[in-house]
Amino acid sequence: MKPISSNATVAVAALPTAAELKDRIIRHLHGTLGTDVNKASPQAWWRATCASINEYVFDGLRNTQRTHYQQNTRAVHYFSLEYLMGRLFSNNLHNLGCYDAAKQALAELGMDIADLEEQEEDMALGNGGLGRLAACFIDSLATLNYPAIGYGIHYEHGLFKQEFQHGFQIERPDSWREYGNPWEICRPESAQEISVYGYVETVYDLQGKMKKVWHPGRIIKAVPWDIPVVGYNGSSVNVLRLWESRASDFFNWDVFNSGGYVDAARENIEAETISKVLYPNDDTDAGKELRLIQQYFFCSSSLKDIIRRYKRAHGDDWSYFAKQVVIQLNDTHPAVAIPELMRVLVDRAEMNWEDAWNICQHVFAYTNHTLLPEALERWPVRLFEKVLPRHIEIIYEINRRFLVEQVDVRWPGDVEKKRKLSIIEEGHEPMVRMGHLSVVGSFRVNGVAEVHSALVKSDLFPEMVALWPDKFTNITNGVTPRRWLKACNKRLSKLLDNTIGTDWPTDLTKLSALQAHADDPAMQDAFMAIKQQNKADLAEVVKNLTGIAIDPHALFDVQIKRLHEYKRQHLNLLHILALYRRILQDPDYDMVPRVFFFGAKAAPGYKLAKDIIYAINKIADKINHDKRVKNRIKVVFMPNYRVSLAEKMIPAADVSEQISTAGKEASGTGNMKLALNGAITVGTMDGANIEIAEEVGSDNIAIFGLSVDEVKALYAKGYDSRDYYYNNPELKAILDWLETDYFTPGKPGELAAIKRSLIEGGDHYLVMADFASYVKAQETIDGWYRDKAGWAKKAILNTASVGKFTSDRSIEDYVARVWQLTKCEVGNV
Ligand code: NBG
Repeated sequence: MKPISSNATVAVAALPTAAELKDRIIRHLHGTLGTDVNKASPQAWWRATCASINEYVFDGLRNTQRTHYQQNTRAVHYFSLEYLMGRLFSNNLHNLGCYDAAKQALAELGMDIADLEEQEEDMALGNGGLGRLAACFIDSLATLNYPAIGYGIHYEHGLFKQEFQHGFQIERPDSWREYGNPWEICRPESAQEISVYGYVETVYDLQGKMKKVWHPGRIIKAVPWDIPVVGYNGSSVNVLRLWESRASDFFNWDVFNSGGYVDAARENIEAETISKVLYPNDDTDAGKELRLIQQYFFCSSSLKDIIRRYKRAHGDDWSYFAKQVVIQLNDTHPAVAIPELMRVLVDRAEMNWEDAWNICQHVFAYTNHTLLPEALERWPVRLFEKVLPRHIEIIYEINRRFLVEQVDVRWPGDVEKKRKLSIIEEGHEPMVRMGHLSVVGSFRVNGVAEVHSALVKSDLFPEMVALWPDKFTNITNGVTPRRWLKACNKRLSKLLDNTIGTDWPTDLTKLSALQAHADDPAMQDAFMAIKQQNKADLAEVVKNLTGIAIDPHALFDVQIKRLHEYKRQHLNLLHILALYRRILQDPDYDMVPRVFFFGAKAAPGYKLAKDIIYAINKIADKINHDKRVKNRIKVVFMPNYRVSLAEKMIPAADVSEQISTAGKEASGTGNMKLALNGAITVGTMDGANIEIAEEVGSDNIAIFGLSVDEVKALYAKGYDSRDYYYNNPELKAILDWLETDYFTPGKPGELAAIKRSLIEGGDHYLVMADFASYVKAQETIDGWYRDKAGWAKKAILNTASVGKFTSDRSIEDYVARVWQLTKCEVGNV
């Protein structure tokens, strides 16, 4: 065994050699899987390899936990309803530094590591960017040796699996752990009991002091599953702790004894429903009772877990709590943790309100991930009263004090200000505004890209900024270069290792050394040869998945993200239609052959999003089979887009589509992954695109469309999409085309919903306004691509210039501006 790295203390003491891994794999094949080399299935091989890897992972986990316990460190607790982890096999091997050894070991055993990687189901416990960001962040926290724990829900079913039937999206259940998952450890000894429903009683003690007593209507058991999070190069192994709901033994026993077997079983089913499914919404609010219960269930369990650990060191002395504990709220989804901590401190620990509130305000920090009004959570007061009767009282008291002590002091007698700032929105159906609660209860609030953070201040919470100017900050998102370059693009990683050294995975600014090679023809050839190989690999995947044959020498244009009107997949589609129409009108129309890739799931209840998927599929079918096109255009909608598919598409992309309406995409993170892998962005001045443009320079990105200010001005003056319809004959012809049966023979009007939304619907996302400028930007791309050396240079400069967007930098920003943690080097004890 050789040490993993000579200059640092590490949790995972030593790298396994291929020979050792081989021994262990066989041992697990025999001893854990009960099978033999000559009859083991690929699943069994995969499981045996996972079990072998886990021996090293668990060593690291024990060492890390022991170190954190001994040093009694301050830690961040990341509260998130979503973690989009993807697969862990290759990630864990790369982070342990033994991917090559495992590959060799398996090869010697007659197995191909790539085949085994395909055995793993994605762990898709999230919807999109917000959940994937959480996964990147916990990778960086472990890599940087910060004491951290991620808390979330152990959903039985993650994000639905997407199939296409005759072009329609069909949702199928995802059962990622139907046959168990090798990476998780159940910890029944740390289970918690969680209360919901019931009523609140006001009682007085002998001294006449008033006390509130919550008599819950139901108690649910929360069982934790731990997933070790392996830092890169054997640094810390942190934990992602996910709660599963079970029926409480305690609660059901009475029902059972009185002969109510069926009732008891029903109770069990209801309790277990809480962690059954992930809500498949992205950038929209679910607004369902079960969703509120999910939120409370995991917040309450996690707080109990944190407090249990705190008390082990400090007993009933709460004075260190805010020094030891910081809780990051990933959007407003876990905001109910604020009144829950107040309840624990005031009702259970019998602390006075001021002291309790003081603790809360030093513990919570809140990240805002969207400005879209439909995604800002609001809960009916009525629902709160039913599900969390004590918490609504606490929220009222938080609000009363806020309005009296802050708002009225700053704006005396200003009723309008009070109405606007109140945590409770008045009206026919009073609502709890979770965003307001999060801001009031947190010591820091951040947006996720410069422009977004500025808009959070100016458009969302301007009065809160007036009250607490220092509370607001920006932390631009980032992505982990371990998964999104090192592991997913091995060829490029090798080239980087050989050109600029091997430090870049943990110091991504090192990529800038590549800039000096951007003009070097040899580097250009090497870089583009790798892109070509990656494209050939993807073409193979496409063939297997969809049956569509594509030319790997065409330009690969990629739009991968959730389907949403603001992300404007339909703008992309209109451009495709424009090209198709030009080809039909001019058989010799000269364009660089392009394959347009889409990957996107639509929320099952989002009608127009599903219509857009259907339209793309129908149009793809028509164009792909039209001989007149002569392969100048192919359109491929990849089914079931997910992390593991992204890992195959991103390294093969030439062009990255980031075309949201300015002001609507908070940051984006796919934009960072694609640029990192040498794709050139076609994008609006929105979210992190703006910062990418700053880094790569205007020669190496194709920016188009209205800016945030122009969008605002257009809305203000009154936007009429028909102006663009009547003034742009090409655009008019394309939209009218959608009403015919050209793409849906015998069924005219099947694709008309898109036109309707853009004309009668008012085109809220300004597709029509940005169309002409988008088409121009695409012509620029076409021109750039014809110059092979010029394109190679741009691609290299994209990779070289995006070092800023590592999630390690984001985490260091959170540490400096929010969390105030110190690194904890883990010794191997
Ligand atoms: C999403 C934004 C993205 C952003 C991610 C991560 C929500 C509510 N927001 O632009 O739409 O990149 O969060 O911050 O999912």
